[in-house]
Amino acid sequence: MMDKLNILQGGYFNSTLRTWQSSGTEIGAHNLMYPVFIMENDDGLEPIGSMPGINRMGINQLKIHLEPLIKLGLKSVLLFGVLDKLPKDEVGSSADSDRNPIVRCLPLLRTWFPDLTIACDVCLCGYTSHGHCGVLDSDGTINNPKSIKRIAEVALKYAKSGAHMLAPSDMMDGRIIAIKDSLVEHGISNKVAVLSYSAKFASTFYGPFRDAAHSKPSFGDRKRYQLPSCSKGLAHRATARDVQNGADMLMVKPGLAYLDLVQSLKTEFPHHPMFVYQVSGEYAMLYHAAKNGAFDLKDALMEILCGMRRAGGDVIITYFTPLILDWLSLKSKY
Ligand code: PB1
Repeated sequence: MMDKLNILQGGYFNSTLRTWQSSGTEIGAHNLMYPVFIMENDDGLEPIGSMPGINRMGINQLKIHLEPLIKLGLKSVLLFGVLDKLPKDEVGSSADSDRNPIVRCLPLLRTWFPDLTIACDVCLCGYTSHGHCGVLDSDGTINNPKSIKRIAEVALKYAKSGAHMLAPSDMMDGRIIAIKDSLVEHGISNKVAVLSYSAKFASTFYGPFRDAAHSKPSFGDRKRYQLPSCSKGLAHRATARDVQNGADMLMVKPGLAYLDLVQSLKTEFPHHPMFVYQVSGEYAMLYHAAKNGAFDLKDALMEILCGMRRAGGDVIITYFTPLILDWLSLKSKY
């Protein structure tokens, strides 16, 4: 007689049993954050070659794009500004200009979509002439004090313009406490959350984004301030520092190649919501593989999202959000 412990298939022979075996990996609208690219021309709509199906949008086009997604249950967006006329300079002055598309769209989005949680990426790379995420010294290296001062200024501007959440992707040492100190100093620390890109790696998978946001470094790379892609200890030390400095929520970025760190960081910091960023290269990889018949996009994407949730991800930042909301809506109908 077979040992009863070896008989497993009686526990998952139908979809309900399989769902019960998969608890904690559910995907709902509240587990998704939708990154969007906002351009200066309010009526602009520009397809992004490196990210098929994704557009840079002006504010008016963004409203049209978001309305049906809100009806499908969209809960949050992550805003990225893209310049085409405003100047880029050494310190990224246009990042917090009153003419910046993010600064202009925040009050409108708050009015149009009062229940939408609006996060803003905070960085300088899309606004600096050199394309790096901080302010540089004359030798081309990062000036940390000037960088975190600038990042805190930009964060404050977005907070005052209506952002619910600030997401500094610059990776400068000390930027979280600089932002939190500024929010406290201006009496709004209870009105804005800080989502730290706490474990963000120097990844190959950002290429399509840099095309989308016109944010490629003009020289060198970001390996001096984004974490080494094969490191682990630094991810834990950077995350512990950001927790200590007041980050409300944490992130691992990119996602798929770093799920081990999602798990180990969620284990070490169980009380902080953990975001996983499915970055542009992961989007493009899945899109093109499915388009070329390697697998069904929905099956592959849902399997990956399930893995991200199983590893400990509470919220997944993904460009596939509209597609997923569509699928969730259809699923709820049957
Ligand atoms: O989807 C993506 O690839 C995201 C890229 C990410 C946006 N936060 C950055 C990575 C990079 O270009 O180095 C931008 C850094 N501020």
